[in-house]
Amino acid sequence: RAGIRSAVVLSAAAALAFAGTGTAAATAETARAAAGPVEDDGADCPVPDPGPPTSNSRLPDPFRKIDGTRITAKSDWRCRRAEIKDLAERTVYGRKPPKPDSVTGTVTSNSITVNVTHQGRSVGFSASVQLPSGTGPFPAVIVLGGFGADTATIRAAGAAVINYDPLAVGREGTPRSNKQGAFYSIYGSSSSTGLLAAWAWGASRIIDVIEQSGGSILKADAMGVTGCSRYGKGAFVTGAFDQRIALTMPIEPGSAGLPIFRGIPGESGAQPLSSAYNEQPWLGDAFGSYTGNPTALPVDTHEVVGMIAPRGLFIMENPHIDWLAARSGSVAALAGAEVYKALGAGDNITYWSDVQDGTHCASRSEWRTPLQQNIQKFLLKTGSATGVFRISSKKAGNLAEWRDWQTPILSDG
Ligand code: MCU
Repeated sequence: RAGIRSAVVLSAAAALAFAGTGTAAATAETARAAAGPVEDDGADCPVPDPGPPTSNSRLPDPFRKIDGTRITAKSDWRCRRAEIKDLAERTVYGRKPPKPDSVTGTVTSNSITVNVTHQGRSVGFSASVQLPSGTGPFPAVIVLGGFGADTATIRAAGAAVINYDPLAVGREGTPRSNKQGAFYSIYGSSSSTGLLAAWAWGASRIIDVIEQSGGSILKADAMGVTGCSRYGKGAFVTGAFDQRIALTMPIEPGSAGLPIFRGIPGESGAQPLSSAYNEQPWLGDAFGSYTGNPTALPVDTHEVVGMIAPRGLFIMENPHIDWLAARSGSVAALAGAEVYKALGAGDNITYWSDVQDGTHCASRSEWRTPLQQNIQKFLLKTGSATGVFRISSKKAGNLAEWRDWQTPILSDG
């Protein structure tokens, strides 16, 4: 199936070339883009109506399709992922729209500008860039928000830092009925899409511009994303919803980020779902029906982890602050890692909450080496370090308590 699909995509590229729409360079770029990763490779998948919600106190089986059958092949994950994406948008995050009618912009060695036009509405935003030393083009990590990420280590490892202010795309401090920022200027201030999906949409538009820039400064096929706290929630959702991101690195995301929704009511001191829903419009408006009964959700965050599989994922958590719900975070990582294993990519996920300093979004020496190794492996493509689980005994969840499904052995192809 993968072969058939890429043949179709490549022939579309060839058709464009034959239509004589561009120069040889443009044709090569079209073919390269067609062969490389795309934002959503399951956009053509059929996704059946999920039907009425059913209650499940355990984590939904990531491998069971909406039609009730289980997937049997690794290649089935592509369209199963599309189902999870749809369910997650419907009930948790709100819709992340696909690429708008027009995205243009520029990439220089110190900034990226993004201009979007969609159905007659236009907006722009920009992000600053800090290159590493050496000669480009460079891989790059989109850093959401201005704190908590170890940008010195990122650059020392050989990747550029893109400083992205998500608040320009989805502002905080607004009521759900009057959301503001570039995303809502395009899709409307009463859009039911939450800030996390809006922020993810903005990051995807930055990648669009890098893709179109010709790749002399930054490499669009070697992108990472990170951020701490509310921006850790944003980094997690950004990586889940754009398959061009090769490495996703959420830091201390807390409720509405990594932790399983089903675990939060029972985790002592964890930020309650109603609090995370009401503090800011991070989650989509639809989540309002689930804050008191997450067991009715047709998805949970372990499947959002699964949306990132088999791509690189390095989760950094802080077990010292109860509010951050690290126990429920560990369960999401452990259950999501079952998807990685089923896809033969168990080595691509790292979870690390075994840290000393209790300060939220602190600079931590424990994460320096795994950060460098993940950048080498997934962005520079020079390393091959094996993913690890370093779970603090302070907040170690037990996957067995949370699942009633077993991980299938999926056939190749
Ligand atoms: C962990 O992320 C949030 C948390 O959800 C909020 O309750 C708190 O107000 O802020 C945290 C954060 O973003 O800190 C910078």
